[in-house]
Amino acid sequence: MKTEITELLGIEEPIIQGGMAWVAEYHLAAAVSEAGGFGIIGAASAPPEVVREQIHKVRELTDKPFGVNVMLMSPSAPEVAKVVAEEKVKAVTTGAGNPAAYMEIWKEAGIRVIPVVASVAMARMMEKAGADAVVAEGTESGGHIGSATTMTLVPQVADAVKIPVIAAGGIGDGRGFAAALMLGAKAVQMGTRFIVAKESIVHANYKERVIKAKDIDSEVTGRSTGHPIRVLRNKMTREYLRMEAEGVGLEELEMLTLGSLRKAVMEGDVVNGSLMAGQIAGMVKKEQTCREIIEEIMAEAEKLLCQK
Ligand code: TUI
Repeated sequence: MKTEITELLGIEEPIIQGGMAWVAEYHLAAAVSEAGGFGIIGAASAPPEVVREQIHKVRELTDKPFGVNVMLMSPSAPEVAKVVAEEKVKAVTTGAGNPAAYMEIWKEAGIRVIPVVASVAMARMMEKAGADAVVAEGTESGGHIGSATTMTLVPQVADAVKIPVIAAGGIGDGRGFAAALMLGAKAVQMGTRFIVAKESIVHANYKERVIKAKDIDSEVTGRSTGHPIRVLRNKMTREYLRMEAEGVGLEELEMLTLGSLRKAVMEGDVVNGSLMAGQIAGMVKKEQTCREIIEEIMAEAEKLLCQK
């Protein structure tokens, strides 16, 4: 399928893989790009040289375009931004902040810049700053979230900016894909469905929790700290929410979550780990290759979009 986003990124299908911390490493990014979508390495809080190595590893596995997500709250974001510019990846997406400070070095390197936004105001600001597109991410998403839903955010952002909009949050099949196009998006970004991809290195225990999750199995921790994070419910979230309700300070709460995503992804600790996932986990039912996922979604969507 051709859209402004497939043209912008040089890809075959308008499906972008979310830049998930720890999850979006080179195996997954290469597999998504090889399958015709747009794979993304999630730099998260990795040091710059690790990000460079990940970029090289994707290049060993595929000649197709791919990108890097720069998590702006990371202390190494400024150096990661430089590495990405030096390596001239096709596109950068950004999360959890304002990437204006890096726009110039990325644009100079010929990189497409696609900030993830959770509000119309931020989308407008990013367009003015020179972004090539934006990801409008609804609160249904996993991980760090804003408050507007995908259903309300995507059409409002699409009305507010001229650059193409990519919808994210709560999209996991052909129906969600088709709905996103109806709302004015030119592509979708999906995270949760790719967590359980065969090529994803996520621990089997974590994948199993996503596959077994029901519609209302996610919680949002950190609303009181200003860093709301959507995760699947477990012992860690119950303790966190109890401490939050008791008014425990930021530092103590951070102690509880520090390193907890790594624990879940790498060690399969589904009890004390942080199982970031979106609300669509309830609909993600099997492990498939990235190619199967993309082909299935596109076939479903094409059927829906061609109905008379
Ligand atoms: O970034 C994400 N999702 C993430 S990042 C992450 S790693 C992390 N771990 C612990 C604490 C914090 C992060 C896990 N999931 N999504 C993109 C996104 N960006 N969602 C919301 C925003 C956002 C929020 C505020 C973008 C811009 C923004 O603007 C603030 C400003 O500076 O004006």
